[in-house]
Amino acid sequence: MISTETSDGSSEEEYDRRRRAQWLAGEARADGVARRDMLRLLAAAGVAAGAATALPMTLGAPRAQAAAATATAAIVKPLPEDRFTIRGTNAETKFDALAQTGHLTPASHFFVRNHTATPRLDAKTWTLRIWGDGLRGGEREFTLADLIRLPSTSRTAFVECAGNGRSLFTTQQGQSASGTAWTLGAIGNAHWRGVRLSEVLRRAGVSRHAVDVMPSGLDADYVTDDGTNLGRVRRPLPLSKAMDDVILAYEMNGAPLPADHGYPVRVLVPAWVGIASIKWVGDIEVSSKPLFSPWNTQFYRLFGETYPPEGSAPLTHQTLKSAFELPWNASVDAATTHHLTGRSWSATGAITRVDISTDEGATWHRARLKDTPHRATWTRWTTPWHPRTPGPTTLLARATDTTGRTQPETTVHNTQGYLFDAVVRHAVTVV
Ligand SMILES: Nc1nc2c(c(=O)[nH]1)N[C@H]1C(S)=C(S)[C@@H](COP(=O)(O)O)O[C@H]1N2
Ligand SMILES: [Mo]
Repeated sequence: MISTETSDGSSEEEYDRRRRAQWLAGEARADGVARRDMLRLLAAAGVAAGAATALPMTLGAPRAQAAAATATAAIVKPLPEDRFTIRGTNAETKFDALAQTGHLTPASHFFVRNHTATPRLDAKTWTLRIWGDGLRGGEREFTLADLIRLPSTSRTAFVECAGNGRSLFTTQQGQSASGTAWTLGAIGNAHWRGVRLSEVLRRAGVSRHAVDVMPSGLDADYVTDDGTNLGRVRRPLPLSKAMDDVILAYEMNGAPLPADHGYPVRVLVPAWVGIASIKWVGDIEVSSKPLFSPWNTQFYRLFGETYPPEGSAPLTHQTLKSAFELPWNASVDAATTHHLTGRSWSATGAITRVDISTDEGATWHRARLKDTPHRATWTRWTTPWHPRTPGPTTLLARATDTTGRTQPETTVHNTQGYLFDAVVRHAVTVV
């Protein structure tokens, strides 16, 4: 039944190639995906030009007016200035505000990424519809009470936007990148409880022909800045991943999910790009044909000079990063000992060491790790610093994980600024 393996990027590439070939043969669906995006993907398969006229037509979704919403209208919870930076319909956590929090990020401090706005849903009438030709029987509906009655599972994991750190492509590497100009605060780490997606799919009667699973959000259709309606926020997951460690979460840090984080139920795909963790999930299509959506074609692939024209395979795992719990351009007193704190995290392994430099990279020393490191969650660290010379300087933190990977000096550019993993040059002034 499980025919694909996606625990690493290369097999996702193979799977993606197969998806594209099937689309060409009329055996895959791409509702709401722009025709030019499909053509670009197919050009990579080397067959698009001749086949173009025979391609199954994708109906472009009707154009609509892009809503100029801002976070104050799009987000329900309070967004105090000392904790959040507003970026359009999104709120970025200030990393220095995390110093007041423990290993888990309280909802009061957790970043919010909303394509449109938080919908107000009623858990009493909410249902999850599982449908599609990848089921043995007909569609099935689950109420929240149904899900809560099933065996539960829980896990600590971060949710991090693929574009976290995007602005550093510009400030540190002099490159442009489209999308929300996050610094490093598009991440939060929580304890999630829910039911395994595999459990629900089995009960819904997933067939041996199923290949893709596509959860879709109950928030409004997403309309791009140029007025194109891309439909509901949704992104296909290969069945192999859906049957692995994905959770339908109804609790965050021991309480019902807050409205902004997906109430009453969100998908939680540990360690993967945040977009995989669909909030306010209302239905899940189980398909015997590969699926495409704008979120695995025009977004969430790597495009740019060093990538093929159709982009990389769809992004899966997040990467490796570190951040100081200090404001940007913080003033620090000279001639006293500071206990610098920060966090490092990796999607593919546990953090094994974090090296700190307070002299712009000339010398490095190891920070003390304050948590037992695990994959897909962060590890807090601390290091003493006794600055002597007043003036501007730069702090560096460089993490290494159990796969042997260390944060590089620069990140290879991609036009949408995903997966920044380079060592961040954190500016401070010693006064
Ligand atoms: N329905 C829906 N799900 C969504 C989104 C959205 O706008 N709508 N944004 C995605 C993105 S891009 C990210 S990074 C995460 C953010 O989760 P959070 O807002 O709980 O921090 O949710 C994902 N799930
Ligand atoms: Mo995201």
